[in-house]
Amino acid sequence: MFIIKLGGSVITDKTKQQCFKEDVMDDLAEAIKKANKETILVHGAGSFGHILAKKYELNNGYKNDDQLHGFSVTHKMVQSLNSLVLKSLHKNDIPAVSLSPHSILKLNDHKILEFNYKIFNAYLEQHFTPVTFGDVVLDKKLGFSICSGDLLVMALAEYFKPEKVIFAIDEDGLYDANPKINKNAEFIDSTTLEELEKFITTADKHDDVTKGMEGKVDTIKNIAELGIDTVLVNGNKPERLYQLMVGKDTKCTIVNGRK
Ligand code: IP8
Repeated sequence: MFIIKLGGSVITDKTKQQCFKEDVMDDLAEAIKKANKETILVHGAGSFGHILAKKYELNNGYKNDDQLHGFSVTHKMVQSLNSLVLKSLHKNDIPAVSLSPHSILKLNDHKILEFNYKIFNAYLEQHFTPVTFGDVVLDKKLGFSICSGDLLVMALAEYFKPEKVIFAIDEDGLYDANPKINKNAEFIDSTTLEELEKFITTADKHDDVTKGMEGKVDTIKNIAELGIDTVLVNGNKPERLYQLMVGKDTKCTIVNGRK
């Protein structure tokens, strides 16, 4: 089984509010269909979530009643992105079913308190493809906060122990320095948890309320600790995702799980 996270910066244009990259999503859906593997899909919020979540300061919990409006419109926006993702999956004949985090999990100070994993199992057993996404959620300590797609991936990886966790990002993978400012930056094909500490990631952080790429490295470390391999692959090159899923070599960074 695979857990795949489609990055918000792959499926949306993060610089423009609510800008869905339909062509990219359609190509990714086609690749996933062609690979024909048991999969849980998670997607980021991109410009459908981060701009509003930042505006209403939703990640640090309840401060005033205006945020209630902020919470509900942010939820509506990420849900509408999710509907666009589902539409693309359905066009490609993938039996995708949406599982909205706000209704199946609860956080406590940003950590998972309750998560209905069984619902994922129940859909998988019937050969559906569960799709979940970064969302606003209830938080026992804070009132509410944000559950990023990465947190979902981590929790699902721990529960399902997939063959691989794949992050489709808007870069080819990891470099040993930032290639945007360092011409000598070298691409990393394969690395370990220990080596990962040393690498500087390439992606610019935009305005992610959930820490963007910096947070991703922490996520990968946690997954590697579980003994699961994590792969970073360029989501704008869907054939690479396909090749990965069917076990062929392709350009990507593999972070080997702790053995
Ligand atoms: O894009 C963030 O999820 P992410 C969710 O996976 C919201 O970090 C609501 C901003």
